[in-house]
Amino acid sequence: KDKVIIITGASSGIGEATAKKFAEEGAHVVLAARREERLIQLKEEIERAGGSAVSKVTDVTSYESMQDLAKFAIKTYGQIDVMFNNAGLMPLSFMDKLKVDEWDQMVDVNIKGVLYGIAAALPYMKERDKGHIITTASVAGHGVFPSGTVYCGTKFATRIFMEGLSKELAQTNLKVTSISPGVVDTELMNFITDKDIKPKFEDPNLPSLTSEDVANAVYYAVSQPDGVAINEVIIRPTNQG
Ligand code: NJP
Repeated sequence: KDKVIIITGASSGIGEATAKKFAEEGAHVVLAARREERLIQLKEEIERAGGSAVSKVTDVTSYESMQDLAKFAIKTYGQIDVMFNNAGLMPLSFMDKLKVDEWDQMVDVNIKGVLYGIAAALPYMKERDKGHIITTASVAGHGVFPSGTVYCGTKFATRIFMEGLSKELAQTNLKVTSISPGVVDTELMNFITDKDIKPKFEDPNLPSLTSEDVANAVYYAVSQPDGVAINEVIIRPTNQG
């Protein structure tokens, strides 16, 4: 309650569900993504339900944009308790399709976006010796699968950043968590342009979690007592295997 949480990728899926969950629990939510209309709609929905939210159009691939976001949160609510680096892209394809533009996008959003989120929030958290940095990694960061080579590489990278950061912050009270979901039913699959891959992920029988399931895992990590750090949550649909 009363925690201030910045959420990137708040315009849909896991980010949107996490924003609603935290607002319901009495947190102040700072919504960030590129699609302004969606952010405004969500902010209004949260406020109608009695919650507290503000929104800021943000591109996680720009360090300046991420610094502006952190400053905006401080100006609005005075502190940052949780930085949820959740924005991500997954345009799966086999490497020999040479979709280099999509590799660039994944590196920029999934890797640089997370690093910039850490850089934007960390100074404020270190100043108070209090704060929690959470990143949406993936089960794809635990094992590689064909067509997911570049995506998995970006998610392995984020897991390593979080593990290293956790070790570097061992002498502080800051917490670090990776959330690693299996398949979640969101808009993420809409951006797969490889025609050989797309149908597999559009199968309505594909076991999947809801965004709310993942939001609950994020909330679980944040709602632990001061002395307890949940460093990683792996959450899959029961029959994903
Ligand atoms: O997908 P989706 P998810 N700057 O497409 C934002 C990971 N994950 O909720 O900018 C700022 O609904 C985009 O906003 P917009 C996945 O890798 C998922 O599933 O307005 N924001 C949107 O809000 C990702 O890290 C599954 O277009 C940018 C959001 O990202 C996280 O979950 C499994 C941006 C994507 O929301 C959330 O994805 C798994 C930018 N440059 C991990 N680019 C799964 N769904 O199965 C994109 O293991 N966004």
